[in-house]
Amino acid sequence: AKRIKTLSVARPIIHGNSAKKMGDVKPPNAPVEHTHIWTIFVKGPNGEDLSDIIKSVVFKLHETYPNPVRTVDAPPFELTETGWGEFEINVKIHFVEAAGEKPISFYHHLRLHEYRNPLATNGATGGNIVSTKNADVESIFYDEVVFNEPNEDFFKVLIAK
Ligand code: SLL
Repeated sequence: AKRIKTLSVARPIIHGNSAKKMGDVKPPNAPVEHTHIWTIFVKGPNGEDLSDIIKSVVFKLHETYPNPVRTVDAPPFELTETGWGEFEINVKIHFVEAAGEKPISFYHHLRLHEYRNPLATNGATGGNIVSTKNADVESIFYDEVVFNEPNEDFFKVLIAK
């Protein structure tokens, strides 16, 4: 497809995880040593599902998990699991065919426990980190995907939003 030279289009995305300590109520198949239930997600800054640009998201979990490579090929691009430990999740985003773009890959540190970012002050922007009062934990990062010289069809998709 014909590419539009000298043009870049940036789309905001967020990636992050939420986590909750489980009480006595656990999913039926959760191993006894699992203490937390968590969800990792990729979405738009207002919760949009981004399926106009994303075909699938592959979450590669710690090798202690059975079938650690989890592919989510429909929105919402998120995965919920239980576990006991924090680890780095490899997140690989595959874009829709029309984009003609290579996948992008990055790591998200799964947070289960309340914590503070020593570098952040209140209201800090970029790679910000939030932990809430009710023992729920969230770690959310704002980012953007930049499409350089998008092809004409994909450009129409990008500006349609
Ligand atoms: C740690 N380096 O020691 C980390 C590893 C692994 C987390 C954390 C459950 C896996 C399962 C799970 O939470 N693994 O289903 O057995 O803290």
